[in-house]
Amino acid sequence: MSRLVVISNRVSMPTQAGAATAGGLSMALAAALREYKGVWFGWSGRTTPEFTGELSTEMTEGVTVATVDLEEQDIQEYYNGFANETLWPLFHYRIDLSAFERAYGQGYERVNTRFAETARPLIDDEDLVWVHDYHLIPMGRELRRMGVANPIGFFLHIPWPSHQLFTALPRHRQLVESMFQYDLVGFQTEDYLEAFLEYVRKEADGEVLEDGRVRAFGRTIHAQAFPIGIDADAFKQIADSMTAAQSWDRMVASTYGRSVIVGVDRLDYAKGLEERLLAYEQFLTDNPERLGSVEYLQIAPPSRENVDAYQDIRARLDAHSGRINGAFSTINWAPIRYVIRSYGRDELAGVYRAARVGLVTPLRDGMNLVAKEYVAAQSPRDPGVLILSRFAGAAAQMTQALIVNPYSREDVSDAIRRALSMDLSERKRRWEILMEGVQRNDVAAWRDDFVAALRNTRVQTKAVA
Ligand code: GDG
Repeated sequence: MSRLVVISNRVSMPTQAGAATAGGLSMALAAALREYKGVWFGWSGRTTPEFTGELSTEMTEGVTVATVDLEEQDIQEYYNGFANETLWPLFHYRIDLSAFERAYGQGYERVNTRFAETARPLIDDEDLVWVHDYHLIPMGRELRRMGVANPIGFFLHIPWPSHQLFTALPRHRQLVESMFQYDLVGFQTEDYLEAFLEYVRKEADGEVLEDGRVRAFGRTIHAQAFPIGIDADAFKQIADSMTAAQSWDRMVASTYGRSVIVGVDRLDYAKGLEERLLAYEQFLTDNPERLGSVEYLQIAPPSRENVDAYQDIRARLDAHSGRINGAFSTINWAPIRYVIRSYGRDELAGVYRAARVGLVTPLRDGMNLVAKEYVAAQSPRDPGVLILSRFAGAAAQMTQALIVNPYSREDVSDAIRRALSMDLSERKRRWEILMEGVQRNDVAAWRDDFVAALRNTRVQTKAVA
Protein backbone atom coordinates (compact mmCIF):
# COMPACT_ATOMS: atom_id res chain seq x y z
CA MET A 1 0.00 0.00 0.00
CA SER A 2 1.39 3.44 -0.92
CA ARG A 3 2.22 5.88 1.82
CA LEU A 4 0.19 9.04 2.14
CA VAL A 5 1.78 12.48 2.33
CA VAL A 6 -0.76 14.95 3.68
CA ILE A 7 -0.08 18.67 3.31
CA SER A 8 -2.28 21.16 5.15
CA ASN A 9 -1.82 24.59 6.66
CA ARG A 10 -1.77 23.34 10.24
CA VAL A 11 -0.73 19.98 11.56
CA SER A 12 -1.96 18.47 14.76
CA MET A 13 -1.67 14.79 15.40
CA PRO A 14 -3.95 14.40 18.40
CA THR A 15 -2.37 12.26 21.09
CA GLN A 16 -4.74 10.23 23.26
CA ALA A 17 -4.65 12.97 25.90
CA GLY A 18 -4.97 15.79 23.37
CA ALA A 19 -7.86 14.17 21.54
CA ALA A 20 -10.23 15.95 23.91
CA THR A 21 -9.55 19.35 22.39
CA ALA A 22 -8.76 18.54 18.74
CA GLY A 23 -11.25 19.74 16.11
CA GLY A 24 -13.02 17.58 13.59
CA LEU A 25 -10.63 18.13 10.73
CA SER A 26 -7.46 17.20 12.56
CA MET A 27 -9.20 14.11 13.90
CA ALA A 28 -10.13 13.21 10.32
CA LEU A 29 -6.66 13.69 8.90
CA ALA A 30 -5.04 11.92 11.83
CA ALA A 31 -7.36 8.98 11.20
CA ALA A 32 -6.38 8.96 7.51
CA LEU A 33 -2.69 8.89 8.34
CA ARG A 34 -2.96 6.25 11.03
CA GLU A 35 -4.50 3.95 8.44
CA TYR A 36 -2.15 4.62 5.54
CA LYS A 37 0.99 5.71 7.47
CA GLY A 38 3.17 8.37 6.00
CA VAL A 39 3.87 12.03 6.53
CA TRP A 40 1.83 15.05 7.63
CA PHE A 41 3.41 18.34 6.71
CA GLY A 42 2.37 21.91 7.56
CA TRP A 43 3.09 25.13 9.38
CA SER A 44 4.33 24.73 12.97
CA GLY A 45 2.23 27.63 14.25
CA ARG A 46 5.48 29.43 15.13
CA THR A 47 7.14 32.41 13.50
CA THR A 48 10.82 32.96 12.81
CA PRO A 49 12.57 36.26 11.93
CA GLU A 50 13.78 34.79 8.64
CA PHE A 51 12.45 31.76 6.77
CA THR A 52 15.02 28.92 6.89
CA GLY A 53 13.01 25.98 5.56
CA GLU A 54 14.28 23.92 8.45
CA LEU A 55 12.02 20.94 9.13
CA SER A 56 11.07 19.77 12.60
CA THR A 57 10.02 16.14 12.52
CA GLU A 58 8.48 13.88 15.09
CA MET A 59 7.15 10.32 14.89
CA THR A 60 3.69 9.72 16.39
CA GLU A 61 1.89 6.41 15.99
CA GLY A 62 3.87 5.53 12.88
CA VAL A 63 3.21 8.93 11.30
CA THR A 64 5.97 11.44 10.59
CA VAL A 65 4.75 14.87 11.59
CA ALA A 66 6.90 17.49 9.83
CA THR A 67 6.53 21.21 10.39
CA VAL A 68 8.21 24.41 9.32
CA ASP A 69 8.21 27.91 10.86
CA LEU A 70 7.06 30.91 8.82
CA GLU A 71 7.96 34.60 8.94
CA GLU A 72 5.61 37.12 10.52
CA GLN A 73 5.08 38.69 7.10
CA ASP A 74 4.12 35.29 5.69
CA ILE A 75 1.46 34.91 8.36
CA GLN A 76 0.13 38.40 7.72
CA GLU A 77 -0.06 38.06 3.95
CA TYR A 78 -0.68 34.38 3.38
CA TYR A 79 -2.69 33.23 6.40
CA ASN A 80 -4.46 36.28 7.83
CA GLY A 81 -4.39 38.00 4.44
CA PHE A 82 -5.09 35.96 1.30
CA ALA A 83 -6.47 32.86 3.00
CA ASN A 84 -8.67 34.47 5.64
CA GLU A 85 -9.39 37.97 4.33
CA THR A 86 -9.66 37.20 0.62
CA LEU A 87 -10.57 33.58 -0.09
CA TRP A 88 -12.55 32.68 3.05
CA PRO A 89 -15.06 35.55 2.81
CA LEU A 90 -15.35 35.30 -0.97
CA PHE A 91 -15.92 31.54 -0.93
CA HIS A 92 -18.54 32.08 1.81
CA TYR A 93 -20.38 34.66 -0.33
CA ARG A 94 -19.15 37.65 1.71
CA ILE A 95 -17.61 39.62 -1.11
CA ASP A 96 -18.23 42.74 1.01
CA LEU A 97 -15.64 41.43 3.49
CA SER A 98 -13.08 40.28 0.89
CA ALA A 99 -9.85 42.26 0.76
CA PHE A 100 -8.11 42.27 -2.59
CA GLU A 101 -4.56 43.31 -1.78
CA ARG A 102 -1.67 42.67 -4.12
CA ALA A 103 0.67 41.89 -1.20
CA TYR A 104 -1.71 39.18 0.04
CA GLY A 105 -1.62 37.41 -3.31
CA GLN A 106 2.15 37.61 -3.42
CA GLY A 107 2.47 36.29 0.13
CA TYR A 108 0.13 33.42 -0.75
CA GLU A 109 2.26 32.43 -3.74
CA ARG A 110 5.47 32.82 -1.73
CA VAL A 111 4.31 30.58 1.10
CA ASN A 112 2.99 27.95 -1.30
CA THR A 113 6.41 27.88 -2.96
CA ARG A 114 8.16 27.69 0.42
CA PHE A 115 5.89 24.91 1.57
CA ALA A 116 6.49 22.95 -1.63
CA GLU A 117 10.27 23.36 -1.42
CA THR A 118 10.29 22.23 2.17
CA ALA A 119 7.95 19.30 1.62
CA ARG A 120 9.63 18.09 -1.57
CA PRO A 121 12.33 15.92 0.10
CA LEU A 122 9.66 14.18 2.18
CA ILE A 123 7.97 12.71 -0.92
CA ASP A 124 9.10 9.27 -2.14
CA ASP A 125 8.38 7.91 -5.61
CA GLU A 126 5.51 5.62 -4.60
CA ASP A 127 3.69 8.09 -2.32
CA LEU A 128 0.23 9.52 -2.82
CA VAL A 129 0.16 13.24 -2.03
CA TRP A 130 -3.00 14.80 -0.60
CA VAL A 131 -3.18 18.61 -0.29
CA HIS A 132 -5.89 20.25 1.85
CA ASP A 133 -7.93 23.37 1.63
CA TYR A 134 -7.99 26.94 0.42
CA HIS A 135 -4.66 27.91 1.99
CA LEU A 136 -2.80 25.70 -0.45
CA ILE A 137 -4.63 25.69 -3.78
CA PRO A 138 -1.46 26.31 -5.90
CA MET A 139 0.58 23.71 -4.01
CA GLY A 140 0.13 21.05 -6.70
CA ARG A 141 1.53 23.36 -9.38
CA GLU A 142 4.53 24.17 -7.18
CA LEU A 143 5.23 20.51 -6.50
CA ARG A 144 5.05 19.70 -10.23
CA ARG A 145 7.50 22.51 -10.92
CA MET A 146 9.88 20.77 -8.53
CA GLY A 147 9.55 17.54 -10.46
CA VAL A 148 6.98 15.67 -8.34
CA ALA A 149 5.32 13.23 -10.74
CA ASN A 150 3.31 11.34 -8.10
CA PRO A 151 -0.48 11.31 -7.98
CA ILE A 152 -1.46 14.53 -6.19
CA GLY A 153 -4.98 15.17 -4.95
CA PHE A 154 -6.58 18.30 -3.56
CA PHE A 155 -9.60 18.54 -1.26
CA LEU A 156 -11.45 21.79 -0.64
CA HIS A 157 -13.09 21.85 2.81
CA ILE A 158 -15.05 25.05 2.18
CA PRO A 159 -17.68 25.89 -0.46
CA TRP A 160 -16.78 26.58 -4.07
CA PRO A 161 -18.64 29.81 -4.89
CA SER A 162 -20.86 30.45 -7.85
CA HIS A 163 -19.17 31.31 -11.12
CA GLN A 164 -20.12 35.02 -11.02
CA LEU A 165 -18.85 35.45 -7.51
CA PHE A 166 -15.58 33.65 -8.12
CA THR A 167 -14.73 35.90 -11.05
CA ALA A 168 -14.56 38.83 -8.58
CA LEU A 169 -11.23 37.40 -7.46
CA PRO A 170 -8.36 39.11 -9.24
CA ARG A 171 -6.36 36.50 -11.17
CA HIS A 172 -9.08 33.89 -10.66
CA ARG A 173 -8.07 32.15 -13.87
CA GLN A 174 -4.55 31.60 -12.67
CA LEU A 175 -5.81 30.00 -9.47
CA VAL A 176 -8.06 27.58 -11.33
CA GLU A 177 -5.33 26.83 -13.87
CA SER A 178 -3.11 25.76 -10.97
CA MET A 179 -5.80 23.27 -9.92
CA PHE A 180 -5.34 21.47 -13.21
CA GLN A 181 -1.94 20.30 -12.01
CA TYR A 182 -3.65 17.90 -9.61
CA ASP A 183 -4.80 14.46 -10.67
CA LEU A 184 -7.92 14.71 -8.54
CA VAL A 185 -9.80 17.69 -7.14
CA GLY A 186 -12.43 16.99 -4.46
CA PHE A 187 -15.33 19.11 -3.18
CA GLN A 188 -17.74 18.63 -0.28
CA THR A 189 -20.94 18.47 -2.35
CA GLU A 190 -22.26 17.99 -5.86
CA ASP A 191 -23.38 21.65 -5.82
CA TYR A 192 -19.86 22.92 -5.21
CA LEU A 193 -18.49 20.56 -7.84
CA GLU A 194 -21.11 21.84 -10.27
CA ALA A 195 -20.15 25.47 -9.52
CA PHE A 196 -16.52 24.64 -10.24
CA LEU A 197 -17.44 22.92 -13.50
CA GLU A 198 -19.54 25.88 -14.53
CA TYR A 199 -16.52 28.12 -14.12
CA VAL A 200 -14.37 25.73 -16.13
CA ARG A 201 -16.90 25.64 -18.95
CA LYS A 202 -17.62 29.35 -19.06
CA GLU A 203 -14.31 30.96 -18.23
CA ALA A 204 -11.70 28.42 -19.25
CA ASP A 205 -13.34 27.04 -22.36
CA GLY A 206 -13.15 23.63 -20.71
CA GLU A 207 -15.29 20.55 -21.06
CA VAL A 208 -16.51 17.64 -18.99
CA LEU A 209 -15.72 14.39 -20.79
CA GLU A 210 -18.07 11.42 -20.97
CA ASP A 211 -16.11 9.54 -18.30
CA GLY A 212 -16.52 12.52 -15.92
CA ARG A 213 -12.99 13.86 -16.28
CA VAL A 214 -12.54 17.56 -16.86
CA ARG A 215 -10.39 19.05 -19.59
CA ALA A 216 -9.06 22.63 -19.63
CA PHE A 217 -5.76 24.50 -19.84
CA GLY A 218 -4.38 21.63 -21.93
CA ARG A 219 -4.78 19.14 -19.10
CA THR A 220 -7.34 16.55 -18.03
CA ILE A 221 -8.11 15.93 -14.37
CA HIS A 222 -10.67 14.14 -12.22
CA ALA A 223 -13.10 16.21 -10.17
CA GLN A 224 -15.61 14.71 -7.76
CA ALA A 225 -17.65 15.31 -4.61
CA PHE A 226 -16.47 13.60 -1.41
CA PRO A 227 -18.69 14.68 1.51
CA ILE A 228 -16.62 14.60 4.69
CA GLY A 229 -17.91 12.83 7.79
CA ILE A 230 -17.02 12.28 11.41
CA ASP A 231 -15.76 9.19 13.21
CA ALA A 232 -19.32 8.44 14.26
CA ASP A 233 -18.59 5.33 16.31
CA ALA A 234 -15.78 7.05 18.20
CA PHE A 235 -17.99 10.06 18.84
CA LYS A 236 -20.80 7.84 20.07
CA GLN A 237 -18.34 6.23 22.46
CA ILE A 238 -17.15 9.63 23.65
CA ALA A 239 -20.79 10.53 24.28
CA ASP A 240 -21.09 7.40 26.46
CA SER A 241 -17.91 8.23 28.45
CA MET A 242 -17.73 9.20 32.10
CA THR A 243 -16.69 12.80 31.36
CA ALA A 244 -19.57 13.20 28.91
CA ALA A 245 -21.97 11.80 31.51
CA GLN A 246 -20.68 14.31 34.07
CA SER A 247 -21.04 17.13 31.59
CA TRP A 248 -24.59 15.93 30.84
CA ASP A 249 -25.37 15.87 34.58
CA ARG A 250 -24.13 19.43 35.02
CA MET A 251 -26.17 20.63 32.07
CA VAL A 252 -29.33 18.92 33.27
CA ALA A 253 -28.87 20.15 36.85
CA SER A 254 -28.27 23.73 35.78
CA THR A 255 -31.18 23.83 33.34
CA TYR A 256 -33.60 21.75 35.37
CA GLY A 257 -37.05 21.65 33.83
CA ARG A 258 -36.03 23.70 30.79
CA SER A 259 -35.43 22.66 27.20
CA VAL A 260 -31.93 23.41 25.99
CA ILE A 261 -31.09 24.58 22.49
CA VAL A 262 -27.41 24.29 21.68
CA GLY A 263 -25.11 25.87 19.11
CA VAL A 264 -21.38 25.08 18.82
CA ASP A 265 -19.40 27.06 16.26
CA ARG A 266 -16.04 28.74 15.81
CA LEU A 267 -16.73 32.43 16.30
CA ASP A 268 -17.01 33.16 12.59
CA TYR A 269 -19.39 35.38 10.59
CA ALA A 270 -20.01 32.51 8.16
CA LYS A 271 -21.63 30.48 10.94
CA GLY A 272 -24.62 32.81 11.06
CA LEU A 273 -24.37 33.47 14.79
CA GLU A 274 -25.73 37.00 14.61
CA GLU A 275 -28.72 35.96 12.51
CA ARG A 276 -29.25 33.02 14.89
CA LEU A 277 -29.41 35.26 17.95
CA LEU A 278 -31.91 37.50 16.20
CA ALA A 279 -33.98 34.49 15.15
CA TYR A 280 -34.00 33.27 18.74
CA GLU A 281 -35.11 36.72 19.87
CA GLN A 282 -37.94 36.42 17.35
CA PHE A 283 -38.82 33.04 18.82
CA LEU A 284 -38.98 34.53 22.33
CA THR A 285 -41.20 37.32 21.06
CA ASP A 286 -43.46 34.97 19.09
CA ASN A 287 -43.82 32.42 21.90
CA PRO A 288 -44.27 34.22 25.23
CA GLU A 289 -45.57 31.01 26.82
CA ARG A 290 -42.06 29.54 26.39
CA LEU A 291 -40.33 32.26 28.40
CA GLY A 292 -38.65 30.68 31.40
CA SER A 293 -38.81 27.14 30.01
CA VAL A 294 -36.22 27.31 27.26
CA GLU A 295 -32.54 28.18 27.23
CA TYR A 296 -30.16 28.69 24.33
CA LEU A 297 -26.53 27.77 24.99
CA GLN A 298 -24.06 29.03 22.41
CA ILE A 299 -20.47 27.79 22.66
CA ALA A 300 -18.25 29.86 20.38
CA PRO A 301 -14.48 29.44 20.71
CA PRO A 302 -12.71 32.54 19.37
CA SER A 303 -11.10 32.20 15.98
CA ARG A 304 -8.76 34.25 13.72
CA GLU A 305 -8.66 37.08 16.21
CA ASN A 306 -6.09 39.03 14.19
CA VAL A 307 -8.58 39.60 11.39
CA ASP A 308 -10.78 42.73 11.82
CA ALA A 309 -14.01 41.11 10.66
CA TYR A 310 -13.69 38.58 13.49
CA GLN A 311 -13.32 41.32 16.09
CA ASP A 312 -16.37 43.05 14.60
CA ILE A 313 -18.57 39.97 14.71
CA ARG A 314 -17.49 39.29 18.29
CA ALA A 315 -18.48 42.81 19.34
CA ARG A 316 -21.84 42.47 17.62
CA LEU A 317 -22.56 39.14 19.27
CA ASP A 318 -21.66 40.57 22.68
CA ALA A 319 -24.08 43.41 22.06
CA HIS A 320 -26.97 41.22 20.84
CA SER A 321 -26.65 38.61 23.57
CA GLY A 322 -26.45 41.31 26.25
CA ARG A 323 -29.41 43.17 24.82
CA ILE A 324 -31.61 40.08 24.46
CA ASN A 325 -30.74 38.84 27.95
CA GLY A 326 -31.40 42.31 29.34
CA ALA A 327 -34.80 42.47 27.67
CA PHE A 328 -36.09 38.98 28.52
CA SER A 329 -34.33 37.76 31.70
CA THR A 330 -36.02 37.45 35.05
CA ILE A 331 -34.29 37.13 38.41
CA ASN A 332 -34.13 33.35 38.07
CA TRP A 333 -33.86 32.84 34.30
CA ALA A 334 -31.80 34.13 31.39
CA PRO A 335 -32.68 33.07 27.84
CA ILE A 336 -29.09 32.90 26.53
CA ARG A 337 -25.84 31.45 27.81
CA TYR A 338 -23.14 32.65 25.52
CA VAL A 339 -19.74 31.10 26.14
CA ILE A 340 -16.68 32.34 24.28
CA ARG A 341 -14.29 29.47 24.98
CA SER A 342 -13.67 25.91 23.88
CA TYR A 343 -14.48 22.67 25.66
CA GLY A 344 -13.11 19.14 25.42
CA ARG A 345 -14.81 16.90 22.89
CA ASP A 346 -16.11 14.67 25.66
CA GLU A 347 -17.66 17.63 27.49
CA LEU A 348 -19.19 18.81 24.23
CA ALA A 349 -20.68 15.37 23.62
CA GLY A 350 -22.47 15.55 26.99
CA VAL A 351 -23.76 19.02 26.17
CA TYR A 352 -25.06 17.87 22.76
CA ARG A 353 -26.85 14.97 24.39
CA ALA A 354 -28.47 17.17 27.02
CA ALA A 355 -29.84 19.56 24.38
CA ARG A 356 -33.33 18.98 23.00
CA VAL A 357 -32.42 21.01 19.90
CA GLY A 358 -29.17 21.33 17.93
CA LEU A 359 -29.22 24.68 16.14
CA VAL A 360 -26.81 24.68 13.19
CA THR A 361 -27.51 27.66 10.97
CA PRO A 362 -24.43 28.77 9.03
CA LEU A 363 -24.96 31.27 6.21
CA ARG A 364 -22.58 29.11 4.17
CA ASP A 365 -20.55 26.07 5.16
CA GLY A 366 -18.50 23.52 3.24
CA MET A 367 -20.03 20.67 5.25
CA ASN A 368 -20.46 21.40 9.01
CA LEU A 369 -19.33 18.61 11.28
CA VAL A 370 -21.16 19.93 14.33
CA ALA A 371 -24.46 18.83 12.74
CA LYS A 372 -23.11 15.28 12.47
CA GLU A 373 -21.62 15.30 15.96
CA TYR A 374 -24.92 16.46 17.44
CA VAL A 375 -26.71 13.51 15.84
CA ALA A 376 -24.01 11.01 16.86
CA ALA A 377 -24.18 12.15 20.50
CA GLN A 378 -27.95 11.67 20.94
CA SER A 379 -29.46 9.04 23.12
CA PRO A 380 -31.39 6.57 20.90
CA ARG A 381 -34.16 6.43 23.52
CA ASP A 382 -34.74 10.17 23.63
CA PRO A 383 -33.00 11.91 20.71
CA GLY A 384 -33.07 15.66 20.15
CA VAL A 385 -33.95 17.49 16.94
CA LEU A 386 -31.43 18.94 14.51
CA ILE A 387 -32.25 22.29 12.89
CA LEU A 388 -29.95 22.74 9.92
CA SER A 389 -29.29 25.55 7.47
CA ARG A 390 -29.98 24.79 3.83
CA PHE A 391 -26.66 26.48 3.09
CA ALA A 392 -24.53 23.96 4.98
CA GLY A 393 -23.06 21.25 2.76
CA ALA A 394 -24.46 18.78 5.30
CA ALA A 395 -28.02 19.70 4.29
CA ALA A 396 -27.67 17.70 1.06
CA GLN A 397 -27.29 14.52 3.13
CA MET A 398 -29.19 15.29 6.33
CA THR A 399 -32.64 15.75 4.88
CA GLN A 400 -34.40 14.49 8.03
CA ALA A 401 -33.23 17.55 9.93
CA LEU A 402 -35.57 20.56 10.04
CA ILE A 403 -34.02 22.45 7.13
CA VAL A 404 -34.18 26.25 7.46
CA ASN A 405 -33.20 29.43 5.72
CA PRO A 406 -30.78 31.00 8.23
CA TYR A 407 -31.50 34.51 6.91
CA SER A 408 -35.19 34.21 7.79
CA ARG A 409 -35.93 34.87 11.47
CA GLU A 410 -39.48 33.62 11.02
CA ASP A 411 -38.33 30.38 9.45
CA VAL A 412 -35.81 29.65 12.22
CA SER A 413 -38.22 30.75 14.94
CA ASP A 414 -40.92 28.43 13.56
CA ALA A 415 -38.45 25.54 13.35
CA ILE A 416 -37.45 26.04 17.00
CA ARG A 417 -41.11 25.92 18.04
CA ARG A 418 -41.69 22.81 15.96
CA ALA A 419 -38.55 21.11 17.32
CA LEU A 420 -39.50 21.84 20.93
CA SER A 421 -42.95 20.37 20.50
CA MET A 422 -42.01 17.37 18.34
CA ASP A 423 -43.21 14.10 19.87
CA LEU A 424 -40.88 11.25 20.73
CA SER A 425 -41.88 8.98 17.85
CA GLU A 426 -41.17 11.63 15.22
CA ARG A 427 -37.91 12.55 16.90
CA LYS A 428 -36.85 8.90 16.90
CA ARG A 429 -37.89 8.34 13.31
CA ARG A 430 -35.94 11.33 12.04
CA TRP A 431 -32.92 10.63 14.22
CA GLU A 432 -32.64 6.98 13.18
CA ILE A 433 -32.42 7.96 9.51
CA LEU A 434 -29.95 10.75 10.27
CA MET A 435 -27.78 8.51 12.43
CA GLU A 436 -27.70 5.78 9.81
CA GLY A 437 -26.35 8.34 7.30
CA VAL A 438 -23.81 9.79 9.72
CA GLN A 439 -22.48 6.28 10.39
CA ARG A 440 -22.47 5.19 6.77
CA ASN A 441 -20.89 8.37 5.40
CA ASP A 442 -18.27 8.58 8.11
CA VAL A 443 -14.76 9.91 7.98
CA ALA A 444 -13.31 6.51 7.05
CA ALA A 445 -15.60 6.36 4.00
CA TRP A 446 -14.53 9.88 2.99
CA ARG A 447 -10.85 9.07 3.37
CA ASP A 448 -11.03 5.70 1.62
CA ASP A 449 -13.11 7.04 -1.26
CA PHE A 450 -10.72 9.91 -1.84
CA VAL A 451 -7.57 7.81 -1.60
CA ALA A 452 -9.03 5.09 -3.86
CA ALA A 453 -10.08 7.68 -6.43
CA LEU A 454 -6.63 9.30 -6.31
CA ARG A 455 -4.91 5.98 -6.80
CA ASN A 456 -7.34 5.16 -9.59
CA THR A 457 -6.57 8.32 -11.54
CA ARG A 458 -3.33 6.75 -12.70
CA VAL A 459 -4.82 3.36 -13.43
CA GLN A 460 -7.51 5.00 -15.58
CA THR A 461 -5.05 7.36 -17.21
CA LYS A 462 -2.85 4.43 -18.23
CA ALA A 463 -5.86 2.56 -19.59
CA VAL A 464 -6.94 5.57 -21.63
CA ALA A 465 -3.39 6.14 -22.93
C1 GDG B 1 -14.14 23.51 8.03
C2 GDG B 1 -15.30 23.93 7.09
C3 GDG B 1 -16.12 21.57 7.16
C4 GDG B 1 -15.99 23.56 17.88
N1 GDG B 1 -15.97 24.10 19.11
C5 GDG B 1 -15.26 23.26 19.86
C6 GDG B 1 -14.84 22.19 19.08
N2 GDG B 1 -15.30 22.40 17.87
C7 GDG B 1 -15.11 21.44 16.78
C8 GDG B 1 -16.43 20.83 16.40
C9 GDG B 1 -16.15 20.31 15.00
C10 GDG B 1 -15.12 21.33 14.52
O1 GDG B 1 -14.62 22.04 15.63
C11 GDG B 1 -15.75 22.36 13.60
O2 GDG B 1 -16.03 21.78 12.38
P1 GDG B 1 -17.07 22.40 11.36
O3 GDG B 1 -17.21 21.46 10.24
O4 GDG B 1 -18.35 22.64 12.07
O5 GDG B 1 -16.50 23.83 10.93
P2 GDG B 1 -15.09 24.50 10.47
O6 GDG B 1 -14.17 24.64 11.62
O7 GDG B 1 -15.46 25.77 9.81
O8 GDG B 1 -14.45 23.48 9.42
C12 GDG B 1 -16.50 23.04 7.35
C13 GDG B 1 -14.87 21.22 7.95
O9 GDG B 1 -13.80 22.15 7.66
C14 GDG B 1 -14.37 19.80 7.61
O10 GDG B 1 -14.17 19.64 6.24
O11 GDG B 1 -17.19 20.76 7.62
O12 GDG B 1 -17.55 23.37 6.46
O13 GDG B 1 -15.64 25.29 7.29
O14 GDG B 1 -15.54 19.07 15.04
O15 GDG B 1 -16.75 19.85 17.35
N3 GDG B 1 -14.10 21.17 19.52
C15 GDG B 1 -13.76 21.18 20.83
N4 GDG B 1 -14.13 22.20 21.67
C16 GDG B 1 -14.90 23.24 21.24
O16 GDG B 1 -15.25 24.15 22.01
N5 GDG B 1 -13.02 20.17 21.32
